[in-house]
Amino acid sequence: MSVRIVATIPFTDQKPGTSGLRKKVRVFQAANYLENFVQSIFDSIAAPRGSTLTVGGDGRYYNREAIQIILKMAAANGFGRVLVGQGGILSTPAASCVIRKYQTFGGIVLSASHNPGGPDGDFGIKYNIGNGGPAPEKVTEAIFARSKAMAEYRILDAADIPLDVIGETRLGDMTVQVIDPVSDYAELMETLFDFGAIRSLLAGGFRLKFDAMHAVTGPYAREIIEKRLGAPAGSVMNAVPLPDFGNGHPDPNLTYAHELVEIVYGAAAPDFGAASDGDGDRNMILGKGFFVTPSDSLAVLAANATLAPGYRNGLAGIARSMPTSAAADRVAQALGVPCYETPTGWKFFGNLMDAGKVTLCGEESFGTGSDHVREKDGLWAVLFWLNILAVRRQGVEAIVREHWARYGRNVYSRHDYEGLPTESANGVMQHLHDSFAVLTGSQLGSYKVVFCDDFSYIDPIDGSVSTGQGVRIGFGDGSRIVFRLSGTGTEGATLRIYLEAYEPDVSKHHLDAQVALAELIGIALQVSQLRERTGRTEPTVIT
Ligand code: G16
Repeated sequence: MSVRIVATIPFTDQKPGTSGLRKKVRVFQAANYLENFVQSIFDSIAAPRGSTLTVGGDGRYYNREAIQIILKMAAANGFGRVLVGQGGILSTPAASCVIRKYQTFGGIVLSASHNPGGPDGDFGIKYNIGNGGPAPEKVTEAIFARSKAMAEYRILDAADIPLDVIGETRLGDMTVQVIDPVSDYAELMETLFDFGAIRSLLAGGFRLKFDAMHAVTGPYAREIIEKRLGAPAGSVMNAVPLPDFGNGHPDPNLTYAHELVEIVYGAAAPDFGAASDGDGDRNMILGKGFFVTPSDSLAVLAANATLAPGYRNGLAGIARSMPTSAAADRVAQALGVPCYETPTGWKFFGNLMDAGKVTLCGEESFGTGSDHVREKDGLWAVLFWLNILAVRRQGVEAIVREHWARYGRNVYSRHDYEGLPTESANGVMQHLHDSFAVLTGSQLGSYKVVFCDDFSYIDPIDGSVSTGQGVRIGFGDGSRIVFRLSGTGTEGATLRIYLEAYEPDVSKHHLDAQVALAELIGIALQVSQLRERTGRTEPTVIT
């Protein structure tokens, strides 16, 4: 087997977004596209010769082919060992778990997360560092810089490696170790949660439905929820991972997880419903006919954390992304622990967790997690909820309503306008920037604007600065509107409007969020000129 050095020319569009490089499958299939990016990663991280790497993906279309290329390139670039999930499968949180447990130098995770898959769908690749978390911006910037100067890559001329059988294969001077993708992760979950309590909850007739959306969490959920916790077979639906997610859109929200939503809002609804996304790091939590917003979910988990064995000693602190509601801040205040506000993107939580400053983190985009790994973790959130339900023996809705009664309700919604022409989306953002001076201090209906800015963040651990993280309009009563362009889309631009109002009055807690936020929604459309500039009258997705 010999190392081949292949001459190539750079691509100019390999800038990682919110979470790695995401493009259409066909873009990744173009000659040298994946290879250039992988070589850029290897050149930038400069792993010592003989290092170990973790590799796995969410099983989407092109996963297997990409893994074969990466293995051959890793062998040609001096790695000594690669741990790869059986069948090329590793959920994002499981990859993080494996990197940490076996102290590998880093990991390559293949996923476009919640984006659709299949030949016409999306593919993605991201690098995770040795703490198990997404590479911070200084690393992704170095990878991008390298990609712009890429002239050649190294690859071993070798036959494909069998990925379906657990065991070791030699690839040149490197060992490929195919591992069980589920067991390390499942063991970690058993250390964090009271499986005995959850087992007896389920044995007592509590019914749940978990929708794996034909994505990566199927095998994990079957092993943990059905096998180890004893939920009846069929509690996990859409459990078989498919390369095109069964033509679905594996994004666990009220729009795309409609099959589950119909079940939990229907007759004979189960007591608990949950879903995860393409790569297993997102989660949606539902009670009988009741949706828990991700922001509320983070706050409820934080307030009840000590009920789970892994968090018995309390929380060091909480972190949330800027657009996430301040519900968690209220819990942090009551607990007397700090709450950090970071830009969107899980990579911003890593330093805080490594420094021991936070235990729980969460984002409005259906991401919740803790310092057990360095990624958000869908199934972890589901198990955390089940642990709380097993101890409190109340329904999901009752727990959330009690929470609101104690802390007040941060009424919250996000309106997404997907697939906008990039120019008009940029025009909306520019118009908002140009309006800061006029808006500040103005009265808009019953709301007085107290500040307008574009969020920037100074990392408290390494001092790195991230600017341009979203336009915030803050009102006198603590309500907020945030405008932000998504960093994960692959077609045109997606503009997100995040709306939040604080409601301490219990008699108004029953209101539907869209009703309670109606005035703020009108203000958002008015100040952004969104309808005029994009021609869109309705959001694509409301969560
Ligand atoms: C990724 C990031 C998350 C982020 C989300 C939304 O999630 O890991 O931290 O909140 O994108 O990003 P955006 O609003 O820029 O689309 P995932 O689940 O896609 O990896």
